[in-house]
Amino acid sequence: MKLYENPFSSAALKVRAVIHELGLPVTLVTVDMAKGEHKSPEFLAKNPNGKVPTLVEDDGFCVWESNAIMCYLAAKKPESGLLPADARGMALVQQWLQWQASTFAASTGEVMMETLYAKFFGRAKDEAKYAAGMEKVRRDLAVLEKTLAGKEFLCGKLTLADFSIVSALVLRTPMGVDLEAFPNVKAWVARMESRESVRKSLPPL
Ligand SMILES: N[C@@H](CCC(=O)N[C@@H](CS)C(=O)NCC(=O)O)C(=O)O
Repeated sequence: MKLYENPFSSAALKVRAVIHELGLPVTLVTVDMAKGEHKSPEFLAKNPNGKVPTLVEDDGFCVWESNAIMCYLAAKKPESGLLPADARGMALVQQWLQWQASTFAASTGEVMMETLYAKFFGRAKDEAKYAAGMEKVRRDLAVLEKTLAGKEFLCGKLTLADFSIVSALVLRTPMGVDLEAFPNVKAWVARMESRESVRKSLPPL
């Protein structure tokens, strides 16, 4: 099994962390995005979106979208509990995975665009867009703060939801995201970042 990914992709980070957490034999293949490898015909045959991460099984089965890849991997080890099988447990994990994809990826993405990516593309930060993005990030952090009151993990026990959502916060310092006003989130991020699986997945900054 191979994961086509990039060390700086937050979508790939969460999948790498779950691979380490589950101890699965997956070969990591770095896609050189600066060279446009993700838009090559070979790569587009695996994922027509031309995006990382993309998982490819030895028999050619492909799956893309980081949250779907994580579910596929966790289903291989149901005893891990990362993707509960009972209806309510499964629904709550899906709730957070979909919130991540529809809401938190968008707000944190706006802030990343005006900080890390603006720098990467050699353009100035658009302060108005940055402020608008930060307002949405703070709105989302307030949701996480409330949820994490009295809880170690988003769904009570460690699940895919935690890996999916924390991945957007590992670059919070260069993004200028301050967690001081969100003590439950701050403690949860520290808890997640103390896991070997997450530490081994951090970008080489
Ligand atoms: N929703 C997708 C997002 C994947 C994504 O946007 N990946 C970025 C890297 S973080 C990418 O490959 N961008 C290249 C492009 O959009 O051309 C997921 O969670 O897998």
